Order: sequence, then structure tokens, then C-alpha cells
Amino acid sequence: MAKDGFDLVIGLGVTGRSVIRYLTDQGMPVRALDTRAEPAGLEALQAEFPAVKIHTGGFKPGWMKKANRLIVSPGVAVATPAIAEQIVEGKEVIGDVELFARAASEPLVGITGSNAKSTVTTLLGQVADACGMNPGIGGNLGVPALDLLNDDARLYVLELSSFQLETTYSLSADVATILNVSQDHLDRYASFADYLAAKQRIYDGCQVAVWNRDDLATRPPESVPKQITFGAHPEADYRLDSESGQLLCRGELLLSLSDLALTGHHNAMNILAVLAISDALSLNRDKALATVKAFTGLEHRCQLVADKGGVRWFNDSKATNVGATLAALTGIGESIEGKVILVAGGQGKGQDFSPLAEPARQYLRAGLLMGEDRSLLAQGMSAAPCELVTDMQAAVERAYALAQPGDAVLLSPACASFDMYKGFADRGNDFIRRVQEVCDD
Ligand code: UMA
Ligand code: ADP
Repeated sequence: MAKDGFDLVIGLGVTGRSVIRYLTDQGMPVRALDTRAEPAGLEALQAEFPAVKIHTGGFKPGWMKKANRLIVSPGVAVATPAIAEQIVEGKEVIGDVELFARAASEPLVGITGSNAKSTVTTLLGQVADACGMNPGIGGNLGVPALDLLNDDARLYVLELSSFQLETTYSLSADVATILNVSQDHLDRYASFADYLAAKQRIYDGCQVAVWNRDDLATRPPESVPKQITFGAHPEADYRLDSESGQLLCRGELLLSLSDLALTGHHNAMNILAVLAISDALSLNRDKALATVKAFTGLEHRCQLVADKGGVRWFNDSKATNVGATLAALTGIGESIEGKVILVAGGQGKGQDFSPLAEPARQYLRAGLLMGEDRSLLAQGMSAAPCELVTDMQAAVERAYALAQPGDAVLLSPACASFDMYKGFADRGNDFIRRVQEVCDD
């Protein structure tokens, strides 16, 4: 890199800050910009890095041109014309995970997928922790990758989004996995194929690929030296035998579903993925089994929040796409005696909602739909009785009135939350608050 130049950090969110911190620690000249006029926390950032020149309110053409490299945050599309034209000019355009991959010297596990990333990343992290690996756990989940770099870590477990993978070139993970693929983020990609191609980048240069035998879109290229599969498919290496309810590794019993605190087919898949990766890393099998058995799941993922009058209330606010809602609706619908009242809606991100039609017909007493794309969702679920509601309070009050003993009320929106909330956690917490209000009377 030219000594008189500078790196330009684009986006002043969590990622941008971690990149500025990392590069300034390395003594590298850095400038930063944000296209918003007043990005949150700007004053604090300027106070922390007084020597870093910061521009807000747009791309600054002179800086874009003069910069040695552009380090782009995941929320900023590289297809944005101001960035795309620099790529055409031959400028290096990378993300924080690329910088991390170049710097990290310990083994690395990369985890992606449309759903289950956070669950698998957290649980694998717990397994590695129990095995004394002092793992660095983060990425798209929680702590940004560069803030994990630590001399004492013996393993890194990174959740990676398709956005992060787009700007990553040297990952070469020791173990990489795509857990599942279904429609998501189609507001950012020209096609589902483009989204899938971004996910597939996780396998570039990896040693071991762990993939879902039930979902061929997760399959890595032939060139990956070692491949391990999980799923319910009879040929999966790590397999759920649905009839016996057993999890097996090439015929050997690992555990029974009844040993687990987690429930649902999708969580059985998640446990298999964790155990497959853990074995690929040669972590202690007994410690791994004990850890997965005790895991009760993360908040906002099919979280039981109330059980009153024979009605159970579940917060699955993290279901921001159709695939996640399908898993929750099917899992809960199959396991209860009554019907499901589904609270859903928000920003649909260009998804096709029709895969929800059949499970909605089968399991729903009612769909209570809110948010920007509630009418589109109602069209997709037209086989079930649906009502449009104004907000969470109205949805919860209506659900309370409709629910019968044996039913479940499930918040599983199949949509992003940003039309009404700060994020999925804010939405889930609002649901919990409203549920407490109606159940406490
Ligand atoms: N910005 C611009 N121009 C734009 C868009 C954004 O300047 O066109 C600026 C914003 O003004 C803001 C900053 O960029 O100041 C935000 O950057 P960002 O959107 O990349 O967000 P970060 O705060 O850096 O958080 C990102 C991930 N966000 C996204 O991918 C959108 C976080 O994942 C991640 O936890 C964090 O890095 C650390 O790795 C969030 C997420 O929603 C949780 N991820 C998506 C998902 O899980 O579905 C992919
Ligand atoms: P991510 O980080 O990929 O969003 P999470 O673990 O946070 O994944 O889960 C997101 C949503 O997906 C939740 O609603 C959860 O119930 C659902 N989910 C979890 N595992 C699976 C799976 N294997 N298949 C489909 N949906 C899943």
C-alpha cells in the first residue's frame, strides 16, 4: 500500500468503528464516511479518534478516488454506484471479515445460512468454551470480528452474513458451514441465485465443509477436501432418525431428542450441525453432548413467554423470513393439541409468502397480520382466516380473545421489524410486555 495514502472506512456503525480501531492500532492512516448526515454516536467516535477525518452526508468523491482501499460495512451495498465505480477502476474493496481473516492465526469456524446462524454459533461457542478453547465468538452476531482478535483465543467461531461474505476473499476457514438456505434479503440481491452465491463464498479455501443433506443449496463445490453432512436424509453423516427420535453419527447413537431441552425438528438439525463441527474440530465429544443437552435456546427464538389457561405464548420475533416462520409454525403446530394463532407481518423484503399457505391452512386458528406488508402476507396465507391489525397491542388482545385451551399464540413475523421497531429484540420485548398485560389481569 502507498505510504502516503489512507484507507477509507465506509459506514460508521458497529463494524466501521471496529475497523477504525483496528487500523489505527496498526498505525495505518484512516478516514471514514457515512452517507447519513448524522449517524448515531458521531461525537463519541470523533472524541475517541481525533486524528481520523470523518465525512458525513454522502460519499465524498475525492476521498473515494484517493483512498488506497475501501473497507465497506455490511449494511452498505457494494453495488452502490459510488463504490461499484471504484471496483471497476481496480480499487481494493473489502470488509471487516477480510481484515480479520488476514490477521487471525488460530483455527476459524465460519457459520452462515438463512436461519439458525446465531443459535449454532452460540451453542458451538459454548461447546468450545467447555472444552477450554477460550473461543472468540461473534461476527454478524454480537461482537464484530476484528474486536475478537485476541492472543489467548485458540479458536474463532464467526457467524457470517451474506453481506459480510460478499466482501471477504481470504476466509479459508478450518470448518465452514451453510446451515440452510431460503429466501431472504431479496431487497438487496437481484435474484435468489445472487444471494446463494454470496452464501457459497464461505466455502472458498475451507478445509472441512459441513452441509445440510436435506438442502442441496448448502452443498459445497467438489473441490472442498473434506465434506460432512447432517440432516434427516438416510445418507447424512450426522442424522436425525425421526422414527426413533435419535441423533446418530454414522449409525452410532449420540443422544435422543428427549435428552434435549430444545424442541422441534429445526433445533434437532441445529444440534446435529454443532456436533458435526465439534467433531471436525476434534473437541471432546462427551463435553459437547453435555453442553448441547443443557442448552435452552436464545431469547426471541421460539421462546416460551407465558402459559396461562391452557394457552402457551411463544416469542419468535427473530423469525425475519418465511423459512424461520415455517419452521416455528410447523414445529409448534405439530406439537400441540389445539391450533396456532400466528402474529406476523412487517417488512417483507420482497419474499414470496406462498410457502406459508399450506401450514397456515393446516395449523392456524387465525393469522393476525400487522405492519407494512400485512396485505401481501394475507394474500400468501389466504387459505387460513386472517385479520389485519393495527399494532402489537391489538394483535395480542385479539389473540387473547380468540385462543382456546390447547392453543399456542406465536409471534413469528416472517418479516423484518424496521417499519415499526428498532429491531427484532424491540419487537419481541413489546410482544412480551403486551402478553404480560393480558395474562396478568
Ligand atoms: N450506512 C451508510 N450508507 C448506507 C447504509 C448504511 O452510510 O447505505 C451507515 C449507517 O448510517 C450506519 C452504518 O452504516 O452508520 C451502519 O452500518 P451497518 O448497516 O453495516 O451496520 P453495523 O452497525 O456495522 O452492523 C453490522 C451488521 N449489520 C448489517 O449487516 C445490516 C450487524 O448485523 C452485525 O451484528 C454487525 O455489523 C457486527 O458484525 C445485524 C443484521 O441485521 C444484526 N444483520 C443482518 C441479518 O442478520 O439478517 C445481515
Ligand atoms: P439467524 O442468526 O440465522 O437469524 P437464529 O438462530 O437467530 O438464526 O434464528 C432465527 C430464526 O430462525 C428464529 O425464528 C428461529 O426459531 C428460526 N430457526 C432456528 N433454527 C432454524 C432452522 N434450522 N431452520 C429454520 N429456522 C430456524
